[in-house]
Order: sequence, then C-alpha cells, then structure tokens
Amino acid sequence: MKGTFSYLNTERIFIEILAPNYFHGFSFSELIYMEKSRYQLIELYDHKVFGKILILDGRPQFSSLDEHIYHEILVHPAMIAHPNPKQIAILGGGDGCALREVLKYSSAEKVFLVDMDERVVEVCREYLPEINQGSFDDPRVKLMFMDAYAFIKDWNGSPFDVIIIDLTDPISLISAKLYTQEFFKLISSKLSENGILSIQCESPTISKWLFPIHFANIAATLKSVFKHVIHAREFIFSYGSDWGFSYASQSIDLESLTSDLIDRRLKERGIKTKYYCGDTHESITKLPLSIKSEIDSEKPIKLKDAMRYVEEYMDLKDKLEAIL
Ligand code: AG3
Repeated sequence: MKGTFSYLNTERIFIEILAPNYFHGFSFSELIYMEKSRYQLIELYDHKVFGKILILDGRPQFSSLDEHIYHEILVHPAMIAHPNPKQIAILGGGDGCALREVLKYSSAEKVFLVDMDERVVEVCREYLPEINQGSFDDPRVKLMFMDAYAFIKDWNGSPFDVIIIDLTDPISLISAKLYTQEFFKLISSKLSENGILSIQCESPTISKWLFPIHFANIAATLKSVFKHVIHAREFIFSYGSDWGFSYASQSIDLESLTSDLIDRRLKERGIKTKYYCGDTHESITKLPLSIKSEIDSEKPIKLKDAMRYVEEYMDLKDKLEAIL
C-alpha cells in the first residue's frame, strides 16, 4: 500500500516533505502495521534508534524515543498552572500518550478523549501498550469517537478545567477548522473559571513554508481570543524540526508560572516526569525575537478561510510531489 500524502514511502525509506526542497526521513527496520482506516492511512514502523514510529497520512506523530518530550510539554504546563484540574478533555491524541500524562494527576476525575478515528485508538491499544500504559482502560476515561468541533460546540455538561488539543497537522478540513478563531471562542466558552487550553501548534520555524495554518498565525488567533497566552518551543527529533506549543487562559496569568512554583507543584502533586520541570519550562518558553515579531504581524485564522487554506496546501503539496 502506498501513502496518499506528502511523502515517498518505498519499502524501507520514508521521506516527509517539510518545506519546498527540504525533507526529513527515516529508514525502517520493520513495518509493524499498516491500515487505511475510514479517515486516514495508519502506519506503524520499527526503527533501531527511534523505536516505534506512528505515521498518520504520511506525517510522523511520535516515536518511542522522544514522545515523552512532546507529551510532557503538551500536558504539564496547563495541568500544573491549574490549581486543581478535575475535568479534562483531550481533542485528538488517539495514541493515548497525552492521556497517560493527564492520568498522573490524582485530581483528574473525568477525562474525555475525543478522536475521530476509533482505529487509531484500537491500533495503539494493541501495538503500543508499553507506551500508552493502559491509559484507555482507566475508569476515569471516557472515549468519544467523533468530530471534536461538534463535541465542543454541543457540550452542555460542566465546564472543563483543562482542554488539550493534540491534533494532526491543519492540512485537512477536519483538523484545520479546529485551529480557527471561531473554535477557540467555543473552547473559551466551555472552560471553567480557571480553565486553561493547551495546543500543539506546528513548527515555529519550518511549517510556514508549507502549511497555510502554522505556528505564528495559530498563536495570533489564540491572542485574539484569550487574555493570557504563552508559548513553548522544543526540538522534536521525530518531526525533524523544532515544535511549538501554546497555552491560553482567560483568568490564569500563565506568565507568572515560575520555575520554583512548577517544581513545588509537581512535587506536591506527586507527578513524575522525565523531561518537564521548572528549569525546562523556563528554557522552552523563551521565544526568540524573530518568532515573536512573526506572531505580531499575523492575523487570526477565520473559519470561512479554513477550506481555502487546505486547498492552498493541497496545490503546493501536489507541485512538490511532482518534482520529487
Ligand atoms: N500530534 C500532531 C503532531 C504533528 C506532527 N506533524 C508532523 N510530523 N508533520 C501528535 C500526536 C501525538 N500524540
């Protein structure tokens, strides 16, 4: 089976186009599993250094080697900034790794995992138990297989303390609409008084060359909706570039999270991490000047433009694949 998105996948070599004339790739030791689900191509490979690598529609989602870096940075700043996170929603994240990190908090009473593709959850449950550590079966977890836009829009239960957005790249309409101002306003209306949003935001340096929705305009969109917004950036080996994360809240002053407070809360709450701590937080949340000014010069992403953005990406992708 050959993939449908921006990459070359011969028997052993995988190449992802990150930007025009710029690639990132792996050679694999083994194909563990491959399936075309209703929504996407799911591939799972084994690699000598990276361990297991999950690829959805030609875009690597994680590897055993560095998934903890991505997931700890995605989850803990928001969970730690909240005084007592009880009700949490994870949008996307069907691999169960963000879920594993959230479940470390004994304050978490109810965690909704909302993923469109039940097959991703089933494949990760079966083939990656050492990574997601049975998180799907925790009694606090409710799995919802549906569109996250509809889940949030129609939610009329008690508000969420933390919402974590762990989506695929904004290059299909299903995911692109979840990075818009309209969606962030809906999120804000479903957060509790001290509620915090955390979201993966693509690469701050590379994504803009290929994706019409990228770090700086996602950040500008968040800024147009939330009072307090901070960002983090770290190199993620399995994506072949730096990666961006943003955290947003209407009431919690996220800028005031100090290294000491983070270490104290991690300790008080009994949270064991491998990568994230007060020092890590300090170092990853300092953005360079050029990235800060890119955010300032961007406009919010509107829902009415999402389809056009996806088409723009498809056009560029076809052109780039044609010259491969
Ligand atoms: N979520 C999306 C990461 C996007 C990676 N994109 C790429 N490699 N082009 C990751 C899911 C992990 N829970």
